[in-house]
Amino acid sequence: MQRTFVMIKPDGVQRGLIGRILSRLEDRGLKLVAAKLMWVSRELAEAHYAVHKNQPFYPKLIDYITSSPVLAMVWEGPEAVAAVRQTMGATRPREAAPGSIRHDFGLDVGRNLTHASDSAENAEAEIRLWFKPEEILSWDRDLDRWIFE
Ligand code: D4T
Repeated sequence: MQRTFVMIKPDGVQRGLIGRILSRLEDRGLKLVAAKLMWVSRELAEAHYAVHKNQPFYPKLIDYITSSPVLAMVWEGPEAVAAVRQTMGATRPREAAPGSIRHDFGLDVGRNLTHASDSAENAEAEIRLWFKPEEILSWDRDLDRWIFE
C-alpha cells in the first residue's frame, strides 16, 4: 500500500466542503490514516512550497495557504498518489476533468481547494514535513478485503 499527503486548503474549509471532499476519497476506497485541522505557519508554508519560491504566484500562494485553517491528512491505498491526484483533477480547475473535485467545486487556480502529493518521493517528504510518526495510524478496516484485491 502507498501513502500520500492530502490537504483541504483554506477555501475548501471555509466553504464547508470538508465532508464532501472526504466522501469522495472514502467512496473510492482510500483509507484515512492521519488527519488534523491546523493553521499553517509561514515557515511550514514556505517549506511545503519551496519548489515554487521563484514563481510569480508564490507570495499570493503563501498568503492564501496561511489565511485560514487547513485539513492536513494522510490517505492510504494501492497507488494512492496517482489515484488521489486523479480524484482531485488538474491543478487549474477550468482544465480539470468533469467529476473531479477541482472541476466540480472550483474555477480559479489560486482557489483550487486541495493539495495532493505528485510523486511517491514527494509524498514521503510531505508526510514527514506535516506529521509526526505517532500521528499516523496503522489500522485494519473490515471492508478492506472487499476493496483491495
Ligand atoms: P498543489 O501543490 O497545491 O496540490 O497543486 P498542484 O500540485 O496541482 O500544482 P502545482 O504544484 O503546480 O502548484 C502549486 C500551487 O500553486 C498554485 N498556482 C499554480 C497558482 O496560484 N498559479 C499558477 O499559475 C500555478 C501553476 C496552485 C497550486
